[in-house]
Amino acid sequence: MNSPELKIVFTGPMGAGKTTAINQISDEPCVSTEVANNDLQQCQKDTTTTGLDYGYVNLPDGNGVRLYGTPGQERFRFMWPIIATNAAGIVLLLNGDHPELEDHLALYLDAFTTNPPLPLVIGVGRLPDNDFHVIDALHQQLANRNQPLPVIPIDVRNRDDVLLLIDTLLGQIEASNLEFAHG
Ligand SMILES: Nc1nc2c(ncn2[C@@H]2O[C@H](COP(=O)(O)OP(=O)(O)OP(=O)(O)O)[C@@H](O)[C@H]2O)c(=O)[nH]1
Ligand SMILES: [Mg+2]
Repeated sequence: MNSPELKIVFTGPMGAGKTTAINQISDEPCVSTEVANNDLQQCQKDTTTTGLDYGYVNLPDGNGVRLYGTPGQERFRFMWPIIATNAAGIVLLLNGDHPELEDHLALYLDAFTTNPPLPLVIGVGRLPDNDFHVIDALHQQLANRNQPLPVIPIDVRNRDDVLLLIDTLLGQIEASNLEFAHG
């Protein structure tokens, strides 16, 4: 019998690359709700997501994963819990060069941490050259929150990087299922 399809949600601030990441790995044409970006102060790019992103990827093991992306603009925050309903795990994408990186991490972890916690991996893009400082600082912030989650430097424009995030998250999902089954 085939395993049920998993739902994975990509979230994170504007311009972190949720739409790009889903488009990189989806095997089907993505559902897109892009409009012209009028908030160039937040992020210099042409379009922004106003509803959600949707894509679908077939994994080598034969399982399929439904990929959802949240809108990044804070005014669409009401969409986050709607999109996250029944998710098996979360990919949190962050902009490594953003001055409010720490606030972004706290904001999204506060919003997406459930009890029991959902598997969650963090992908950090746009890293400056001394990226290890940025990653170290995030690890420290996570340790202070008692949430030792995986933090992976990535470029969302690179399909293999996005697949690495998915693989890492699937490993976490599997581990948490085993823990649930065996206590
Ligand atoms: N120059 C550069 N561009 C990047 C890098 N990583 C991502 N991008 C670009 O950043 C943009 C990300 O845009 P989106 O994928 O629309 O981001 P999003 O998270 O969906 O944004 P919202 O829907 O507005 O919340 C794309 O144009 C990417 O090509 C990077 O490391 N360097
Ligand atoms: Mg988007």
